[in-house]
Amino acid sequence: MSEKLKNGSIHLTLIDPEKTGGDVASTICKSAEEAGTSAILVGGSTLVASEQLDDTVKNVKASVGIPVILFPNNISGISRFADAIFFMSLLNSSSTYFLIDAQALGAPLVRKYGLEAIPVGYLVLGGGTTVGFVGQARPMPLTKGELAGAYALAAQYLGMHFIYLEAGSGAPEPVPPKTIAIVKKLTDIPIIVGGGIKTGEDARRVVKAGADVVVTGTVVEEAENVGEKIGEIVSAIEESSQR
Ligand code: 1GP
Repeated sequence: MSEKLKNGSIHLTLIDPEKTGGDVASTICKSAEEAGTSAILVGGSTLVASEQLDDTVKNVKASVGIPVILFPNNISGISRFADAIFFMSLLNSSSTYFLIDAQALGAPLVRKYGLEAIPVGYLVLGGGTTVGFVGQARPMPLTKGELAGAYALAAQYLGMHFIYLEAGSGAPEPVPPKTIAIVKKLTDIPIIVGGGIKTGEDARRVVKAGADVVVTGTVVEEAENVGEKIGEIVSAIEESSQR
């Protein structure tokens, strides 16, 4: 992923096996790859069935050439069939489980399966989201960029390779550009932004503000033409990318 970022900001397509599995996931990912997405993320906040995850990852792996990266909500989010895993700590969780305990439980399995672990500091912004509730996140205001920036810098100093600013899947609005811009100014590691990004215009705004990686999930579940929708978002990212 770091290699791809050298040429500018990139797009990742998120598949939630609970909502989209099997052949549908394969078809979506194929179209997304053709439209220029850089990798597929697989995960969801309430995923518990590892069989369902394994099936989806296997199907997706068989139909695309780009990396398939796990986006785990818990230890049940690990699959031996993926290429890599966002090895995340939910930085504003009030529970040690989501800060470090789940990671400790899952780490031996990540090693056993030979998955590439990508260290990610995960920050859930705003309230009223499934990920915030499940992850016991203390609501971090969407508009307090300095606060998010301080946590992001702490993540950088702790050795994490990415910071993920999450507004929550299906959020009414993406993370505000001003917040992203402040985090960008205060840190040096690439910023992943996701939640509520639905159009090329949304993607353009977050990239202009400093997003290096743009994640979209809900749009591929809802789009009539996945290729066209991802194409619109990828073009906007490429056009507004700084490098
Ligand atoms: C959720 O950031 C991702 O973890 C994607 O959100 O489903 O709103 O695109 P959307």
